[in-house]
Parts: sequence; structure tokens; C-alpha cells
Amino acid sequence: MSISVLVGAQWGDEGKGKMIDYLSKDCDLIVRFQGGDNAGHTVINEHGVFKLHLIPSGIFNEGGECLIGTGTVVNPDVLEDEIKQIEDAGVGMSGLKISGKAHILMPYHQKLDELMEASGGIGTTKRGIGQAYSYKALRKNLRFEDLLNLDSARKKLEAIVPVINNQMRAYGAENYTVDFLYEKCEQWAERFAAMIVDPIRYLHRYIDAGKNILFEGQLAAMKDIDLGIYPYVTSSNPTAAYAAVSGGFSAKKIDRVIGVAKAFSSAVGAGPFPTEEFEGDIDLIRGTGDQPDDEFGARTGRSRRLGWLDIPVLKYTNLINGFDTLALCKIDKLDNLPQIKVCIAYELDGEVIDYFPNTEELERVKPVYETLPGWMCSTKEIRKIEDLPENAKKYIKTIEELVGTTVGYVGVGPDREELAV
Ligand code: 2SA
Ligand code: GDP
Ligand code: MG
Repeated sequence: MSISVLVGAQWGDEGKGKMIDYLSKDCDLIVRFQGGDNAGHTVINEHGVFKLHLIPSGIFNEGGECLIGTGTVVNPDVLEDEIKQIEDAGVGMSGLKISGKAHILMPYHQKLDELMEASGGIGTTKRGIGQAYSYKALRKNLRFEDLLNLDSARKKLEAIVPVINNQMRAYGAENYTVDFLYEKCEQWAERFAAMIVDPIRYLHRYIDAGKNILFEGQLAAMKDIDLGIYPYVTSSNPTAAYAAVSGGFSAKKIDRVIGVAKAFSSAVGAGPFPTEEFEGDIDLIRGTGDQPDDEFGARTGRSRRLGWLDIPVLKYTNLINGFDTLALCKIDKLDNLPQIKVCIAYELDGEVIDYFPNTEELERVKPVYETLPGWMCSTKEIRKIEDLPENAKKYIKTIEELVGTTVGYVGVGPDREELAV
């Protein structure tokens, strides 16, 4: 039996979807443990190309089940579309379950996110994530288990809707009615009732039976609401320890934490990004958006900000997650670069610092770079880390030494099989 947690080690979009799809073959259960449909987890395998938003990226593993876990906020309409898209590709959905304690992301959450972003925001995905988590904290949400008792759901809506409409009025937006929202609940109940489980009994059955469970994080530690670059963060905790909170099991049971990093850096949304480059070699990696591994948002399609690899970020995210191993994706994107820069430290007000700075300090730091020679050949066909070109191995060794962990997987292309281990 083992419990593994896979999380993003940078700013998100490191290749978590691909890694979960790969690792799920050895798992009995995959659990998405936080976030909502702000996620875009790209999976490319024999079934096609998928940008998953809510469904765990292990859904293609025929032998196992998938749980949309308690710590998530779920827009049921988006879930329905996503189920359809995957079913259309010929993949069965009988193994997909939803925690009864997962929160329902309502149409007004999304509307409020749009309205708030329009009056000066931080570059959210406008999927209603911050609003759904805010109303969770205010204790004014419905959860999936409420769909199993519609009378009680209606009473809850009667208490929630006036509060929502107060906020709508402040924006000059249209009111919501209880009837409209209740009708949606009726439709969702019909669609999802059979998939809703008591997450504690469900998960502990797997634990007690000695099964292999893999928790799938979305985004990454730099976007963690408590430990990331607040306020330029998402509204949940994409950090490994939260898998235990969301799963409802002892944190002592986590056996393995896998961090996923890109071989360079990317971010979307506002906020400090010390190694960002606006032109030159790194910028060329972006592509034009016609390939599934080009650097455009897998949810919004917006162009991603790009920069060199940032070791202080990886050291910090290792500190707060404790990576047993790193998966380093997209090393193939560096194949044609004669020289590769790595930020090995930050200088703040003229001094090299030995701690990870706060958000305001991070805006002011200057990256200290080391330049390594590139390898100038294709890594795409390589399947063993030991067979990588010498300079690629040196790049990886430098990362391992500076971050203080090992690299156990190296991504050499977007497909599931394009991985050196
Ligand atoms: P939100 O929507 O409330 O979670 O936005 C808050 C911040 O979190 C960032 N964020 C993301 N960062 C990386 N990837 C995300 N998913 C998509 C992808 C992004 C897209 O996989 O490509 O399509 O644009 C994601 N979702 C949210 C966001 O930029 C804010 O900084
Ligand atoms: P996630 O949010 O961490 O799942 O990552 P995204 O799917 O948002 O973004 C990662 C992008 O990199 C996607 O376009 C993937 O198809 C692509 N990708 C993942 N691993 C590799 C790799 O090793 N090489 C290449 N070229 N692309 C990769
Ligand atoms: Mg993504």
C-alpha cells in the first residue's frame, strides 16, 4: 500500500497531467484534492489530447477509480461537459466518484469572479474559484451531498441567495432567483446522485485494503493561498500536506511526495516573476499555440509568461512540500539552446539572500545566474535518464545538487510515453 501526492513545484503548468496519466497505471485510486476548473491538465495518450479541468488525470487508467475530492470546488455544468468529451473518446466513466463534501461552484460564483476581475483583479481564470472558496469560508455554499436532499438544498438556497443578490446589486448586476438555482440543483441531482460518495468511508476502504492511492494537486506551491505569492495566488492549498486534510486521513500516512517542475519557468496572471524574459531564446519556446505543448493557458488560452529555471523557487517549494523526487518536464524544449541560464540565487538590495523573500521583496530581487552549456541534440526518443546527452545530465545534476532532491523522471515530449526514467 502506498499513498503518493503529486504537486506542482513552481507556478503551475509544469506537466502534472502528463505525469499523473503516466503514474496512474500503478494506482488503484487517483484523487484530485483541491482547486476547480481553473486547472488545465494536459494529457496526451492513445485516446487523444485532453485538457482536463476537474476530472482526475488518472481517468484513462482502466483498472482504477477516480475521486473528485473534498477540497475541490466543482462547477457541475463544466463537469458534465468534460465527462461527455471523455466518453466521446471511448473512455468509460463508471470509476468516477465525487466527494459529497466537495463544494458546488454556482453560476453566481463565476459571475462575481468576472465582475471583480473587471474592476481590477490579479488575472484569475474567471471560473469563480476565489468566490466559491470565499463562500465556503462564509459557510454559505451547497455541497454535493445537498443534491441528495433537495428539500434541504432549497432551504439553504433561500438563506444564501439574498446574500448573493446584495453583492450583485453592488455591481449593478442582475439578481439570481431561488427557483432558477433550485432547478439547476434538480438537474444536477439527476445527473450526479449515483456518483456521490461519503469520501471518508470511500477513501478509508482503499487505505484499509492496502491499495495504491495517488493524490493529484493542481497549480503549485507558488500559488498557494497561505504559502505562495499572496495576493497573486489561487484560493486553495496546492501543497502536499493538504492532500491529507482534503482526503480526511492522517498526514503520517503520506509515503511519497512527487514534485513536478518544468525545465524552465512559466506563470500566468499578475505577480512577481524574477527570471521572466520578454525576448530571446526562452521566449521562442512559447510557440504559436498550434501545438498542444505550446506555452498557452490550458484553461484560458492566454499566452504564458516565460523565464529561466529558478532554483530559489524550487528550494522553497521543496522546503514546504518535501519532495522525495522531482519530475522535470519539457527538457526537450531546451534541446536547441546553445546556452542555458539557471538562476541560482537572489540578490536583494545588493546582498545575496539565503531565504525565500516575501511578495514585495520578490518584486525587487535580482536573479544571480549561472550559464550552463546546452546539448544541441534531440532528447525526444530517449527513455532512460542515463542515456541523456552529457550536458543534459549536467543540467539535471546541477538542479539536484542545488535543490537538494533527486530527479526521477525527465519529460522529453508531451505524450505519456515521452519520458526518461
Ligand atoms: P484563479 O482562477 O482564482 O485560481 O486565479 C488565481 C491565480 O492562479 C493562477 N492560475 C493558474 N496558474 C497556472 N495555470 C492555471 N491553469 C490554466 C492552465 C491557466 C490558463 O493550465 O494553463 O489557462 O490560463 C491557473 N489557474 C489559475 C491565475 O493566473 C492567478 O494568478
Ligand atoms: P499541468 O497544469 O501541470 O498539468 O500542465 P499543463 O498541461 O497546463 O501544461 C504543461 C504543458 O506541457 C502541456 O502542454 C503538456 O502537453 C506539455 N508537456 C508536459 N510534459 C512535457 C514534456 O516533457 N515535453 C513537452 N514538449 N511538453 C510537455
Ligand atoms: Mg495547467
